[in-house]
Amino acid sequence: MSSGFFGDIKPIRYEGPESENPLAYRHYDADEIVMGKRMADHLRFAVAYWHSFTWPGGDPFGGQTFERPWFARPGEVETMEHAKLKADAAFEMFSLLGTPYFCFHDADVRPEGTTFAESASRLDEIADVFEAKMKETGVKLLWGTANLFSHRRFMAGAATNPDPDVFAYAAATVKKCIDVTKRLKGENYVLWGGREGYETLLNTDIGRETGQAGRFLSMVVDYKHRIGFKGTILIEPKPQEPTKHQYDYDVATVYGFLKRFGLENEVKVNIEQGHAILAGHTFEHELALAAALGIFGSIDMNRNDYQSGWDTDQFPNNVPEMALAYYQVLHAGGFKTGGTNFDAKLRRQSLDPQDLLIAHIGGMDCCARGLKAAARMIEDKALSGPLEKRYAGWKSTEAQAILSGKRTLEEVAERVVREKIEPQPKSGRQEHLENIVNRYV
Ligand code: XLS
Ligand code: NI
Ligand code: NI
Repeated sequence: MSSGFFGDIKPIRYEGPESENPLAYRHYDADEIVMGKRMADHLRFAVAYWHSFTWPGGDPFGGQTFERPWFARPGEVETMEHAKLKADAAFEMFSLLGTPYFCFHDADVRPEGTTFAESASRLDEIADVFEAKMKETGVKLLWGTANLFSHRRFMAGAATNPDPDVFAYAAATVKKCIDVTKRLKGENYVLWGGREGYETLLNTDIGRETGQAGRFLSMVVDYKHRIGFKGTILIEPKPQEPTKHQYDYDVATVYGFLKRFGLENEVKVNIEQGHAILAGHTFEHELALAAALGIFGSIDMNRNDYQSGWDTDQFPNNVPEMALAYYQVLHAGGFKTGGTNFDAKLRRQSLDPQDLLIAHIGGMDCCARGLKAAARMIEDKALSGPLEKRYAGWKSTEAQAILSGKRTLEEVAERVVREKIEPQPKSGRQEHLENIVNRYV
């Protein structure tokens, strides 16, 4: 199934670390066994349809730089023919890379219709195309989602819009996208709060808007159960951009939101590296917290530029950082329905079809190196050993009694006096642990 877009490039193969072939994997070997599992089954890579095939290369100062056969020419209207050409190129790339999954928004894959019904039937039409291509290539859907932020109707938010008609339109859109995700056997459904936030409190009622968001999510969860969609519903936290203040700020905020609406056992999080940084955290902080709270789901593996403070969605290339991220993923027991989605785009000067392949190859190789380093740290108990020691005191009978609620504050206080407890500080050994990590990366 060649779209012709990638020319006569052969499927990308693993050639080992010494290979100088830019179109080969040097670390990602899908079948290599890591901690008892194929690397492909650990990482569960997905390509993001929007960045690779829909985004034209614009920035705030200039428009399209990419020329793709499936883009409408200036003055031309985007048609279903364009959408199908795009799908051909997309599935050709998935097959060349051997990425097992992809992810998409409704707006990435079909041109907007003039009515809701027309947009919906176009989505069905492209779902037919996807279904056939998925069958042919074996590529699966990691998650589907709705674009509730690009069209001007959503400029003041979707579920959190002051206009109930926009809430309704967003609800209809999400219903449609869940239907299509279910039909394509998607393993998750993502809700990223595109413009669910605000620019100024002068025109915003926070209590009301977050209440609307809670109602919306409750309806989505009810619907999922009603139709028997088995995938996981995921919220993707982000602190800002496009709105100045996004409601789903970070993992902790999302957890509080889920608790408020009694949804903490229904919804998990899709954590994006770049969003974690925007929130003033590290990626591993967000991963560890989500795991600790029981809401870890999936990851978007794309980094930001540390200087600019924008969501620059660059392909990942910092192996030591990724090792710490996959350490948290493995520590949490690995992905269940989740995976590693490259929510990443090329830089706008990277015009060539090959650039798309090379970007993904590099990202996948870095993830593979990070995963392997993380797995070795886990197997050697390099960090978990010292961690266990650090908390060993809590194994004592008295400490356990405190934790299980069998001691009052007075009883604890009394024991401190009776046993003359004077705590002796111990080294946190941070540099020692950092040196250990650096032995693995
Ligand atoms: C934007 C988000 C978006 C989601 C999907 O910053 O990362 O791409 O992943 O809507
Ligand atoms: Ni993002
Ligand atoms: Ni994302």
